[in-house]
Formats: sequence, structure tokens, C-alpha cells
Amino acid sequence: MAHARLTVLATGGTIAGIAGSALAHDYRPGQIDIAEYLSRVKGLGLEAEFSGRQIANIGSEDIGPAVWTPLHSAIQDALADPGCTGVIVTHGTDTLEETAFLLDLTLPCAKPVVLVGAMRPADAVGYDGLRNFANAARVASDPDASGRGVLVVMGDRVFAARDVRKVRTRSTDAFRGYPRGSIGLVTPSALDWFGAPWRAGDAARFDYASDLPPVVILYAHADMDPDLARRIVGDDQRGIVVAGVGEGNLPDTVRSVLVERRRQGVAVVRASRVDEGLVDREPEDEPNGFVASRALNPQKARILLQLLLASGVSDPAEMQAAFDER
Ligand code: DAS
Repeated sequence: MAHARLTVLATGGTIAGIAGSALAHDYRPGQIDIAEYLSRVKGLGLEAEFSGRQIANIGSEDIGPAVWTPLHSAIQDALADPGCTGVIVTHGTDTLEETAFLLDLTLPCAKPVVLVGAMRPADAVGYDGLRNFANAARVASDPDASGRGVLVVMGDRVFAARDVRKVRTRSTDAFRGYPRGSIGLVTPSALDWFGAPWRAGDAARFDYASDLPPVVILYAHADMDPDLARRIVGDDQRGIVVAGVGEGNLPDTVRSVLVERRRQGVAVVRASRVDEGLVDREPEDEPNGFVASRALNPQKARILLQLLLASGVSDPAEMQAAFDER
């Protein structure tokens, strides 16, 4: 394998977290800076060369456009640099799937871009962050990682950004891919892909937009108050994603509110609150002007809807085609 020169962009999270004790449950994310982190990585003796840059040092619950915009532009700079063969982004695990999917939709895919985090802080017994990082370096060093979009490496597995989701809050085996499962297995010294790269061409699918339009997520449940839907989808909202029950279902009273909002120009996407929810179109989606999220969970459906709206797409059929894409 050619010698890898990897750019590491750090955003914080548990991978850079400190508890102050090897056994404590509580800890502060985003405490170790990139220079310190890379000096710890040096001790692993990995074959790649690393250069680092701090984009932020926060818990990923606070991540949004204020971090996404400089992160996106730093990745683009790295991808354009002939001296860089791949990019690793260290990130908190809580919203890692949203950042990964946003980057996946807005970056070219000729060089590997890999997101990695940890479930245990850096001074905890059994810290998983260095192993995950070594695995991420293994993936980012592999030319075969290109053409698969943005990747996530956690718990000795490789996931595609569109599929990956956090499914556990404590175990180091905290991520799963849905509907495809993981697309590879990795250790610091071995990497097995389960299939060939699937992206046709190099180009990004969407332009990155730093001013993403406002889109809310409405969580459906038994005994739901339709007034909540009225209040949450205010005049300033451009879109709404419903975390519906079952296959994106809604109480009739709430559906009526959303039909009314759709007529006023608000985009409506039906997703599911079910962990492995797949939402297909139903006959009423056509007259209602609704879109079905397919296998995207509500938080990822929100990202895709924001990018569609930012690119001027307003036709539900055109939106549906983007949700149907793999
Ligand atoms: N503190 C959380 C975050 O930054 C959790 C984590 O990183 O695992 O997302």
C-alpha cells in the first residue's frame, strides 16, 4: 500500500474526553487537543503520517452549522492538497451520524473521509478511542475506501454514512448500519470490505450550504395533541420531518395539520420513530404532497430535506427521488 498522509480534523467528543479517574462514569468531552491526541497516536507506531487541525473541541450535542461550515471547508482544502491521501475527523458519537451524512452528501468521494469517535473517555479503563483511531487510519489509508462516500469507523466495523446510526448509549459496540449493516470489518492490521465501491463519479451530490433552512422534527406518540403540531410548525419553518409511529403513521388530527401546512408551502417528510423503520410511500402521499423517508431515520431525513430546500428543490416528486437514492 502506498504511504498514507492523513489529515486529522478534531471536533471534540468522548474520544477527546477526560473523566479524571479510570473508573468514573461522568466525564467532560473535548478536553484533549489535537496536538496532544496525535502525540498519543504516535505511541501506536502506525505507518501513516498525520497532520492535525483543531476545528472545535466540544460535545457533539452542540454541533451544527457553526462547526460544520469550517469542518467542511477544512476537508475540502485537505482533499484538494496533493500531499494529503485521506482525511480522518474525530467527533462525538451522539450526532456523528448527522455530520457524516451531511458531509457524505456534500463532498466529492475520490479520497477517503472517515469519521471516528469513542464511547469511553481517554483516561477510562478500556478506552476505545485509540483502537478506533488506529482502525480509522487503516481505512483512510486504503485506496479502496474511495468511491464509498464518507465512512464511519466504530467498534471494528466500517459503516457507510447513509446507513450508520447510534443504537446504544454505553457499549463500545454502539453503532449499526441500516438497512445495509456494516460494509467492512477492520482491525489496526486488517481490513475486509464486503463489496465494491458504489458511487459513480467523484462529484458531490449537493453544494454545501452554511445557511441550512429551518426544518423541525415532530415526534409522534399515542394520545398526541394536534395543537403541538400547529405550534411546532410555525411560519418560519420550511420543512417538517415526522418521526411517525410504525411506518411513518400519524393520528388523523395531526395529519390534517400537516396537510394544511403543506398547502402553505412547508415540505413534509414522513419518517419513523422505529429503530429499523423503513417508510414507503402510501397512496395518500400523492394528494397530500408528502415525501416518504425510506430507510433514513428522522435526524438524517432532516439533513437531506435541508439540503434539498437549500438547493431550491420544492417538488415532492423530486424530493422523493433523492430519498429513494442509495
Ligand atoms: N459526549 C458525547 C458526544 O460528544 C458522547 C460521545 O462522544 O460519545 O457526542
